[in-house]
Amino acid sequence: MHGNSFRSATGTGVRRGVRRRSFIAGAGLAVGSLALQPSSWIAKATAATIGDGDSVPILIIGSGYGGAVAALRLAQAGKKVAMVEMGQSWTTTGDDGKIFCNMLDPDKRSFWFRTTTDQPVGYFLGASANKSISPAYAGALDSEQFAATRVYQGRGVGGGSLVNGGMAVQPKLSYFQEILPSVDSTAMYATYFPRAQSALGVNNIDQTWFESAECYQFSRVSRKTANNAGFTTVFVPNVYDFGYMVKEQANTVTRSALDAEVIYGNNYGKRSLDKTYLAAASATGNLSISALHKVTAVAPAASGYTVTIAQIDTAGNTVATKTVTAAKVIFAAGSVGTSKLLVAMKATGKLPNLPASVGTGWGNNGNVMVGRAGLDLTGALQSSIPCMGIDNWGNASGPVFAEIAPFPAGTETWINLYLAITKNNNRAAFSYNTGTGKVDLSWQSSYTAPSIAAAKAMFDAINSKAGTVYRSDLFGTDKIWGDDFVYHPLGGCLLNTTTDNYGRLTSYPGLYVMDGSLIPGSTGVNPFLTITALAERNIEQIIANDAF
Ligand code: FAE
Repeated sequence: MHGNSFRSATGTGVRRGVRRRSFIAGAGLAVGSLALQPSSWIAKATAATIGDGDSVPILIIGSGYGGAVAALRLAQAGKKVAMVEMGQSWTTTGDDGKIFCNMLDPDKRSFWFRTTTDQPVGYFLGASANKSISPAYAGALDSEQFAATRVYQGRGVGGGSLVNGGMAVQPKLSYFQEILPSVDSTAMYATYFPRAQSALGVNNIDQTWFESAECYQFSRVSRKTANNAGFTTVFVPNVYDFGYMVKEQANTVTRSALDAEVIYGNNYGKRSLDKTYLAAASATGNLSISALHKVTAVAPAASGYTVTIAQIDTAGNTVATKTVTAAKVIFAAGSVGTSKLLVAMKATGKLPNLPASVGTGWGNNGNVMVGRAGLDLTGALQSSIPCMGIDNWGNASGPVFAEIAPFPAGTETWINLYLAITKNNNRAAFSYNTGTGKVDLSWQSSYTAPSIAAAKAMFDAINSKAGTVYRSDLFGTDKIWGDDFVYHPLGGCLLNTTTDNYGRLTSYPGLYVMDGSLIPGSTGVNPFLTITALAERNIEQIIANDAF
């Protein structure tokens, strides 16, 4: 995703040879701008690390979008909130003076307990582009392998916001109504999407600047070939501070998006949740965050719930096992994390009365990635933050919204890369495996066929008009489609099916779900804005009506 040339331009050193091959494809990248945000809230949270035997009124599991929204609104309502997050609090700099590593030179900070990277675009010219990152460490990006797919997720205080591309896209109204018919869409579009956009710090690129910015040559080239083939392109809002990016391009600030930073975190420019929702929640004095704390069990107690938590160190050793009592528990561990926990709790008899539907309705948002071998220069300097998409969602025979993704290799590659979001109706379920004690996911390789068909129809037309071909060396040897991984896991604990219409697990009063697991497998666009807005809607209702 990045190249080296801009590194030399910033005076941070030129990397050559094999490192040029160690880039990753990032689709859905993001940056953070609030570099000067005080980190005192994290210090405060650390001082209040949850202890064995503690009793808390509200425990939130996970610090991604759903958890951060719940934390802020509850804290603002004067409630004391304890949040536990299995990943680390990313506040400490490494030997290089930076908190996060970039995609060109990944080290142990990149991946969640791996000794070799597992890059989304894992090949180049048919050879593996992955590299050794020993020792295994509590890194920022998890690549969680299931039988027929692997799911990328952020690990750390801020969840997916740490690693994602920051694209904050509102779904089309008609599609939102189709996927979540029980939700009042008028209220969502009038109140909760704007509330989420405001709190997330969503901003738009200066379109005049875009037209001449060196770092977006790749987007302009993909726009041209899409438009020539009759497809519409749209600018996409983002939580990366585009004002900061303008300065990066001008070389007046330290580069982040322009230094191949994204899927392993951004050191600057990105308004990740630790800079927005969680910072605001902490500022109330009502939130404590315990990082490197993983919830392993939840079961009813005499009053409320008993929550079992494993505290780990950054090497993965369990340093403490804690049992906590919570009057209310909010599951916000993400589509995979929440589904795995609930399915395991039902199967092992800890929460036996959860509905049979728990774990079902999981989808990959129709994700499929693809690269074209273009004829136009895409640029050695590419912003890791996408700002444009090809919008062919109106094509009833195969809707596609394709993010124009960077390929910041630091050298010219002529590669046009895309993360296509398609309408794929296949759904999978999580199930507890009594043999292994783990939770499996029933997704099959063949399930991605409708996504490939829709994307192929669109990109075949683009290739045909442009006289170009697909790259077949980026996702394996002679493999065109990146169809075995997911950036947008959704579902597993569906709204108005497994929960009530606001995320309550009604068979267990005081248990709630507040994350991407509520959404039935698809949003038609990148999902975090929808997850955030839905959480805003649900927590407002819950605070107003439930006794906290
Ligand atoms: P999430 O953000 O995953 O937060 C869940 C948190 O819970 C994580 O921090 C976990 O570590 C933690 N957790 C899990 N289990 C436990 C446990 N047992 N105990 C304690 N903590 C636990 O969930 N979406 C967009 O809209 N735009 C983009 O540009 C975009 N780009 C992406 C790029 C990449 C590389 C990736 C991986 C994802 C991207 N996404 C993007 C997806 C987006 O980040 C994702 O939909 C949201 O982060 C999901 O939000 P949740 O709140 O559901």
